[in-house]
Amino acid sequence: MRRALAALGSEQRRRDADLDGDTAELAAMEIGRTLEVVRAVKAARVVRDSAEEVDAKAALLRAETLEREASDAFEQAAAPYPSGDAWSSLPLRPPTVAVVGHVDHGKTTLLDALRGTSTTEAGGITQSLSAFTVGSTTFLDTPGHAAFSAMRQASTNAVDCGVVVVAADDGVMPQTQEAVRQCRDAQSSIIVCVTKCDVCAVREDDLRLELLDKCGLATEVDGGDAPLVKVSAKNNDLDELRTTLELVAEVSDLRADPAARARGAVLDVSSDVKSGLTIDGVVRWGTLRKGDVIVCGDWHGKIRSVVADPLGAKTKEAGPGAPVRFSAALSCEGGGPLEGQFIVVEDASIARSVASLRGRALAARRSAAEARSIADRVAVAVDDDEEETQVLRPPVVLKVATDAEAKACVSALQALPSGRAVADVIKCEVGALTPSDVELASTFDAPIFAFNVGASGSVREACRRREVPYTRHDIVYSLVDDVASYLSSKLPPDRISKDVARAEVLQLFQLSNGSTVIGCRIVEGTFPASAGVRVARSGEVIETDARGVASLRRVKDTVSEVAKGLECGVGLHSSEVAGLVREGDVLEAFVVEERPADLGGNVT
Ligand SMILES: Nc1nc2c(ncn2[C@@H]2O[C@H](COP(=O)(O)OP(=O)(O)OP(=O)(O)O)[C@@H](O)[C@H]2O)c(=O)[nH]1
Ligand SMILES: [Mg+2]
Repeated sequence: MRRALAALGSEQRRRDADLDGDTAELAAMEIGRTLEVVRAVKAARVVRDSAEEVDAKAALLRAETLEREASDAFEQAAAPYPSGDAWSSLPLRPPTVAVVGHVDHGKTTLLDALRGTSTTEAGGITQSLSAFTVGSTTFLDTPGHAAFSAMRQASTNAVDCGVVVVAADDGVMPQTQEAVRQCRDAQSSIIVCVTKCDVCAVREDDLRLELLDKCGLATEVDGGDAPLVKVSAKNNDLDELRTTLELVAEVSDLRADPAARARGAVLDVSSDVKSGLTIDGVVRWGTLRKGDVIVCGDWHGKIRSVVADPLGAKTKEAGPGAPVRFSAALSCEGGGPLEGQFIVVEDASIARSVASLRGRALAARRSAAEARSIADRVAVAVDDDEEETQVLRPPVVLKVATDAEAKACVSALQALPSGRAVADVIKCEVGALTPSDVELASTFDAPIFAFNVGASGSVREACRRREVPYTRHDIVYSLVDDVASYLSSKLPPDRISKDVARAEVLQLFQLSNGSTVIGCRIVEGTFPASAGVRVARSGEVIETDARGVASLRRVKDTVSEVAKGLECGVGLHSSEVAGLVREGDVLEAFVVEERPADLGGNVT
């Protein structure tokens, strides 16, 4: 910058002078310097950034370059889709449909009615993805609970069409809006399916307005693309939906080359020691076979076995549109998630090089994010003198059955109130509990919460020996409640003051030992022998004494409480407070109860 300034004839500027880049540029132009000089000044602006800012920008540039390289390598490895006549001559493929929408709006019941089944679910809610075919169409059932957003997105990314279910008696709700958004992001077509039409008359005009207002979605009647159908799963009245699905599939011209190398979408991943990685997905193009080499994100490796339908029998291949479960021996190059789209490539070396480039790009993206966060923190630290609130972060270990469950559980925990304590998830892993989980939990003094996975007898014994609390859940609500009570147990209990009685002061008695007995009549509640006391005069509290009542007498007897309407003598612990009391005052008795800390801080 100084050199540039010197070139501009500004040598006299002090070294620490604050030069605004735009001014420098203008100045350069004003004194008639060449464009090169103006560019030099522009480039010199970076000198005014902090070193951290420069690092962040450099890291981002590097990440973007690597991402471009990875994407080029992918384009070369994946055969392009045909177009024009070549496309039209391909055979049609079966459609794929995700049923999405708000919790309890009737997705599973609708699918049960379509395929003539009756599903029973833990807690009466769907908590995982399931895929099956009805006729030739592949359907995905998705959970509606807010925590399962990532599962819903994975489903809409995997299909051609999203059936957005809206219960006639509930209308558009938050996950309806999310479902429409996710279908749009995935560029899948949308059918609005109003369910439970047997429960109440559908106010279609209102519902269409709601869809427009809350989701920005215009149905066909309003000039948009989305058909709206009305069904009742209970009455098996689903013809309108069936016909519309057929029409949408026809218009979408869904084709695929069954002879091509497969491409598809990952729905969920699980792993165990015996069978390794198991992936649920949907084939969108080509045919997936045992022995194929796949790349998925920065993972690559060989398929060991294929089940054409997650509920079906083992086979050797799965064709276009089919739901598929396969086990694979995969390696990861950069620590990225195993999600998104998978493709089959020609051989292992191509797979490795694409995955490795993606791994490097991912690592660079992570470094860029870290560098940016450091730069932001430095920037904030400069002028931030706000007091930091103390939030407790007790460590916890989570064990789950699948990747998608891991996301759902973490997301559900993140939705807990966070002002006083948040769970620090030090490990969230797929698979049954292992001795090393117990070891880690014991070291960090963390409990283990398991969702849909168990622990062998010896691991449970290790938990007992190492005094590591371990609980297993199969309903996300109960897992969240359990973690919430654990967090609450780490906080001091909330002290809640409860008014129990009011006594009108009738007369004051000075005893020979100097103490005062307050003669009262109880006007409200039952006055206890042990309570805090507030002294109120003309409706205003003039003193509060938490130690409060020291003695309570009726005539000459010491009593434990005095009921409404009766008179009594009250002695206070504090002679100072007693000294303040006048005839006509009111003594308000209160007790303080301790309750487990409210994470939201709603203390009364
Ligand atoms: N009357 C009536 N009840 C229905 C209909 N469809 C679903 N229900 C009821 O609505 C409740 C929720 O149905 P589910 O199918 O479990 O809802 P869901 O959308 O799959 O719920 P999540 O997967 O947990 O989001 C159940 O009690 C069903 O019996 C319908 O067409 N008519
Ligand atoms: Mg369901």
